[in-house]
Amino acid sequence: MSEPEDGLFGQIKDKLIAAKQKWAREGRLLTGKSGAGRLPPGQRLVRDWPVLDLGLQPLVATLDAGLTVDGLVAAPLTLDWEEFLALPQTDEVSDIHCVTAWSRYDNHWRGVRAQTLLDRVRPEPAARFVVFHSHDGYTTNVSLERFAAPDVLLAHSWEGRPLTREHGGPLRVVMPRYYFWKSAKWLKRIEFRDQDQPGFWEVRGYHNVGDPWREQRYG
Ligand SMILES: Nc1nc2c(c(=O)[nH]1)N[C@H]1C(S)=C(S)[C@@H](COP(=O)(O)O)O[C@H]1N2
Ligand SMILES: [Mo]
Repeated sequence: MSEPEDGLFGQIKDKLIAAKQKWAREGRLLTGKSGAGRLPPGQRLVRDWPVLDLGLQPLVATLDAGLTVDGLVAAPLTLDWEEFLALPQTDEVSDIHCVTAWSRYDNHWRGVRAQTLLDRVRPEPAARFVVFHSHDGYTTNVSLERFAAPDVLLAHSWEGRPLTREHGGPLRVVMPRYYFWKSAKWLKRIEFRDQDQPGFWEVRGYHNVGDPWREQRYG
């Protein structure tokens, strides 16, 4: 599904990655504060919705979309798009906090709760970590406990419309309590593991947990 990674795209991507790694090394944007309010420390509110990714936006038709859930689960699952939409659907309103310091309030998402999926696949007792795999090759990791929170959604719609390609459509993760890099766009697979496996940004200097209120940008 992804586009060729060579040529100009490859160079753009390398530049973006290098710039963000530099931020991590320099501790850019860190305020050293922690906070309990709605706006986490060091963040500024935006009204638009910026696009951030590796510079490659895979075009995934819903016909080809679907979701595989595997690893340490009693009942691994591969759903095509229709089967995914046949799962119980939920509406959630949540805030976005990106590590590049913008936050956006009151995003209306529609999709399937992580909890709904967990009920279907039944993680084994040894499963303690989750890795999201995306169509652009991106990965990010969270603990099973954090994935199982009631506000975690596998979202296909935003503000009543299908998620656009640039924002991760057809399907993305929404983990509102963490910096937005944990919310994988163009999701294709959820893997359950007994050991943690740091993802794309986590191995490049970004925090393993990424709690905005504790300003866990890097680490
Ligand atoms: N598949 C994939 N998911 C991704 C990324 C990516 O490069 N690829 N970037 C992450 C980062 S760093 C951020 S801030 C958000 C941005 O989401 P947005 O473009 O919808 O604002 O997506 C996250 N999910
Ligand atoms: Mo980000």
